[in-house]
Amino acid sequence: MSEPIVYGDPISTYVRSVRLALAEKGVPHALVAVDLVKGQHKEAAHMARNPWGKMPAFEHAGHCFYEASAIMRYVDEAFSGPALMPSTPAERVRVNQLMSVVDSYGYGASITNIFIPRVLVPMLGGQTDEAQVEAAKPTAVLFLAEVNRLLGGTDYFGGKAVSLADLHLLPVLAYLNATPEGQGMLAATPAIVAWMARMNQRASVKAVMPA
Ligand SMILES: N[C@@H](CCC(=O)N[C@@H](CS)C(=O)NCC(=O)O)C(=O)O
Repeated sequence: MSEPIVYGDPISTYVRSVRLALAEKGVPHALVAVDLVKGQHKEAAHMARNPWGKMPAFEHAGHCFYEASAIMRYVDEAFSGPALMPSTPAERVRVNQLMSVVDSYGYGASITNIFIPRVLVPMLGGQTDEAQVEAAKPTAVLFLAEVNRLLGGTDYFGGKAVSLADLHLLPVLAYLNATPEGQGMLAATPAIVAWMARMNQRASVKAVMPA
């Protein structure tokens, strides 16, 4: 069967999560670059893959689809390799809940409203909207509190083994940790910092998220 294709920019958190899942399964893939900063995700070629103008899009065995968490679940089910979902309903609900929390609350606060204005906008010559960053802080703090609670003293969100939730979360927290606001918040949650250090040792993370 042909190699899967990921369409997206390697700097994108959601592209990273999908590529981490592929790497954890040991599945080689092709990356077709869609430049986020140049806005290529809004061009016709990519809009045909994802009409919302977001990345990633994914292609495998004649199927083309999008939405990172759906792609990650497909990768886990379609390929052999270590299971990235735990075996019990109680463990699985924790993984699913965390992935949903990332999508519904964590990404917006951490990336859209803190990392992008604080790091990306100045990098591209613009000015940080301080009010935007300030307004996002309470949601980011709550996000980390919930991440901390869901981790709950276990090694990974699914229990003893790495799961889709770990791979969905890490790229978001890595960017949050690249901001002074995020570093301050993470300092209050040492269990998450220890989890990040554990994750950063993984070969998949070293390959997909070079320091
Ligand atoms: N719900 C989508 C979200 C994807 C998403 O927001 N990707 C970001 C990059 S990390 C993006 O495409 N941003 C470009 C934009 O919003 O214009 C998914 O899970 O795949």
